[in-house]
Amino acid sequence: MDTKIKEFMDGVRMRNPGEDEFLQAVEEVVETVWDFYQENPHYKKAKILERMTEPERVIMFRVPWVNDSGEVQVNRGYRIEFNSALGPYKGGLRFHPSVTLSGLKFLGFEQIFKNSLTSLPMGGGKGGSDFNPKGKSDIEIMRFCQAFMSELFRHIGPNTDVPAGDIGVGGREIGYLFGQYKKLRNEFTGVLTGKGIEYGGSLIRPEATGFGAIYFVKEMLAIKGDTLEGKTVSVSGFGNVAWGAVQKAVELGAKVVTISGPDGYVYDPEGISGEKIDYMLELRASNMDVVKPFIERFEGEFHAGKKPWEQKVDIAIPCAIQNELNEDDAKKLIANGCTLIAEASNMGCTADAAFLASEKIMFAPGKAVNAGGVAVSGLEMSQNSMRLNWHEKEVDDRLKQIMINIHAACVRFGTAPNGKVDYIKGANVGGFVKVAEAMIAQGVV
Ligand code: 2IT
Repeated sequence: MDTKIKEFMDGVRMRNPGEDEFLQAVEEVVETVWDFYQENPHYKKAKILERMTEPERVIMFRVPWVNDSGEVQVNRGYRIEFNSALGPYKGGLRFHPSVTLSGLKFLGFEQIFKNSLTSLPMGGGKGGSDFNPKGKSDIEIMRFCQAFMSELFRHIGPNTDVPAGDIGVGGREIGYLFGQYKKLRNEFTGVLTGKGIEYGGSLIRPEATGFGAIYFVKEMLAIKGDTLEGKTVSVSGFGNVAWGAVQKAVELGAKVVTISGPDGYVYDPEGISGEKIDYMLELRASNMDVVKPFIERFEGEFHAGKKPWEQKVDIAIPCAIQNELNEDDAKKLIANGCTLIAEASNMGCTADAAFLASEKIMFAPGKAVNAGGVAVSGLEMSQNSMRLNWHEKEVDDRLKQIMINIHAACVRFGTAPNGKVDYIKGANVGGFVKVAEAMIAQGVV
């Protein structure tokens, strides 16, 4: 590593001790934008990278609530308001026992560049809690959401900070959070996205992350003159992102042979389609966080405690959580003939796996591949501002065009002299430029 980059990273490491995931995300961006940064002395003079790696504001709060047995529970809530150069802070809320400050800082940092790539006016933010929805009753989920919003409401607003869903936060949770915000503020506004269609949500928002990921993969294949038709695809996860990705991949002629959960993975050689895709929603709604019931209902093999990356496929799409595909997994996939890995989860690959995949096959990072989710959140904000609802086709067409544009930005900023596209560099530089210019224009704030 360049000694100047190392010096910069040493500073970040010293200010953020032990925050491994945040440091991993920062290092990837800094390494890829460094040359560009050096070529533009006005960025350096304005200390853009130093400022970008420091959140504008971090909010941490106690979330006390009472479970169904009458016992008091205490969780921790967070909102990282990372960067507002391009618009109100925008990004999801994650409810998962693994949630830490470091994890949310990495997600908030990634969100800045992702949101910039969408070309919509959104800054970067992220939040959540270490609350574990697994096994909780619907009433417990509601009580927790109300307790969480009882503090968060004073920090957010439709022109300030607009949260949405992420792992553990779907339509049901957004509904409870919205209800509590409305009660406390006495205001019906577009303060959250991913809302139900009856009260200001957008068509295609639930599908958007997965659909967008497949539109992006379609563009990646197109530059090689290839398509999804007849391709075998491995997907991890079984939640909202996996659900959308499987649907669209199947629609475009691919065969998806895996989904996974914390308990292991399902291998379905016939391909997951039709009612099997609908069943993923039932699995998610059951709050049990397992995929094994899939093979009890349909055919297929269940591999307990394993990850899907050991199967022979053409394309792998991690859709679950960060660092879910490591270097050994990438080696296995490549040895089995896989030619494309696209992260639909945020930072789905470890740094080693992403590096290896970029060198040997086609690889694209989460902040480009999964930007369709937040893009349609941006479109939900537009519709809320206009007090209008667009038809499904209008939203889907806009989503498609946004994904095509993001792919074009990756090609523009990431094409090496030998013609190969470095999607990590392309996405990072493409996302960085607009934020840097906006920050300079707005002065030292
Ligand atoms: O990681 C992500 O981009 C999201 N969880 C969606 C964020 C949003 O505001 O829709």
